Amino acid sequence: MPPLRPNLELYLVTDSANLPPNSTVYSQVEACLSARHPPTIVQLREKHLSTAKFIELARDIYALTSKHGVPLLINDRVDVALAVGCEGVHLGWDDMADVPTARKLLGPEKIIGLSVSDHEQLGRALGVDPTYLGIGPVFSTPTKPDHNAPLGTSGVRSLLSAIPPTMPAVAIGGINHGNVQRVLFQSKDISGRRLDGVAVVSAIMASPLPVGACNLLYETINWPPLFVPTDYSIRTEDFPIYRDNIRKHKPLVHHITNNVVKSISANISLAIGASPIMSENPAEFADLAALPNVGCVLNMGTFAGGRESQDLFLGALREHNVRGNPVIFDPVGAGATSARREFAQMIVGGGYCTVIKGNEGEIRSLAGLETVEMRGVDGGGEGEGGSEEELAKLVHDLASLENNIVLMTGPRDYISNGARTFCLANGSKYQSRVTGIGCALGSVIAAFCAAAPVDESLIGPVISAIGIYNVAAERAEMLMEGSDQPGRWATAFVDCLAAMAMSDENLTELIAAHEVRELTNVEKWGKPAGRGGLKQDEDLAEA
Ligand code: 3NM
Repeated sequence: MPPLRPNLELYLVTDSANLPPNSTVYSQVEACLSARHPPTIVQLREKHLSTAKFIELARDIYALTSKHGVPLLINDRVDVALAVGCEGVHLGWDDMADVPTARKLLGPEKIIGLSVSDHEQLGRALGVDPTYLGIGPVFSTPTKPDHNAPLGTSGVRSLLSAIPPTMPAVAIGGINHGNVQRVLFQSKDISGRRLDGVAVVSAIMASPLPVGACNLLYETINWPPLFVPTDYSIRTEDFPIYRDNIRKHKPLVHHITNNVVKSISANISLAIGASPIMSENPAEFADLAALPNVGCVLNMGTFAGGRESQDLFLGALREHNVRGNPVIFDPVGAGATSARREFAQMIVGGGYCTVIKGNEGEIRSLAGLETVEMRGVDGGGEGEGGSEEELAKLVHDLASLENNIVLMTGPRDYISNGARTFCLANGSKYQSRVTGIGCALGSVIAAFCAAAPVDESLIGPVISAIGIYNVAAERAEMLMEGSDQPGRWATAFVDCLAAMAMSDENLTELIAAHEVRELTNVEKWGKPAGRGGLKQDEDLAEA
């Protein structure tokens, strides 16, 4: 009989190399097992003990784990597992993992786990039928200096989607209570396949408070992440309310944005009644993120690259994620150079971006597709990609994959949260002729999201933000009365936007949009369309 599916939810791997003062592997494991939320499985991992010492330690630990009904696995050493009689082993490829031989020696009832770090290993692993798989490393980790290249959450997702649901899988490598929710959430694949748990070493073994570390990890794993949407509905009748909320709450928009657009982004934020701040000082990110009604814009238009840029963007992302604040990511030029593409992918894998906003080349690049040709970062290649269906599918698929909202700007804008996908038609030809107008839309989206009620589905506020922006652009163009005046248009645009933000017009009636119904997928999320939400056969008001 094959072994029962083990509970891998909180998987502790021991390590004697990085213990806090006055503790041992035994004392740490003993403390963990007394926690309110003890590990659900323990792996004893000792790389430098003699066989005799390893068996002695394993016997002591096994006495502890069996008292608490928690399975014990031995890392790599089938002989030690046999000597002790514990529940099984975990094998890695370094040690010429031989699952069939281990199975023969241990018998059909024992647990045999196997590490995988790429698709090639995964293919071989599935052929030998282990009890579960350990995917790693997710992140770079000093605990295992010779680890393979970090997979990131997208790498874990890619492997996970190739693992049958009958085969349990955990992730390992650099996981702690600060990132565990994101690892679990972002590694979920489009079919809903998710990790069965996480394995940690230093987050528990190196902690001077192992009991607290276990409880905190368990509770964090089981607590709904603040950044995750719980509602995918759209409430079109609330569009004017989203605008009014800006007046009411005066949201703060924390920008890390490019040098070319700082001034116009600040002015446009002010025009709609939001407060802009352009802080690139990581020392104040935590304080900024803790304020009420805060949104963040991350725009990589003039990023310098290197470690400093990475720490800047990821630092802000982390602090805003911890607080559940909306983060709008603008991967400027992601399709233009490989350095930009890699940086953009690093950000998307390094935190949760509530909204990804880009032109077609940028969205294609993030979706891992061939990019349309981009001459620079100015949106070259916009709207060249084909039919409404194809463009809508592009944003829908990326939003489903990232579990967020994706907006693709162009002659028509496409937006999706993976459940609902819309095509928006307002806008002016001038928007691509004045620098910063595209980027500053991110500030308005961040303000609308930050002012929206907590727990509100954010696709409505995002569509309202785009709507008010693009209708103001049309009104400013009308004021030019057919003459070509991009400079004057820009000024008129800010004025029209300010007027619309202060007006009581019914925003719902002004926005020209329709739902791309073939991609409506409300049931997939198990969510109703929501109070007053669009019915499947009903469009937003056509202006
Ligand atoms: N195996 P920490 S990474 C034991 O990639 C181990 O298979 C890995 O340690 C793999 O939780 C790793 O302290 C170490 O980052 C994980």
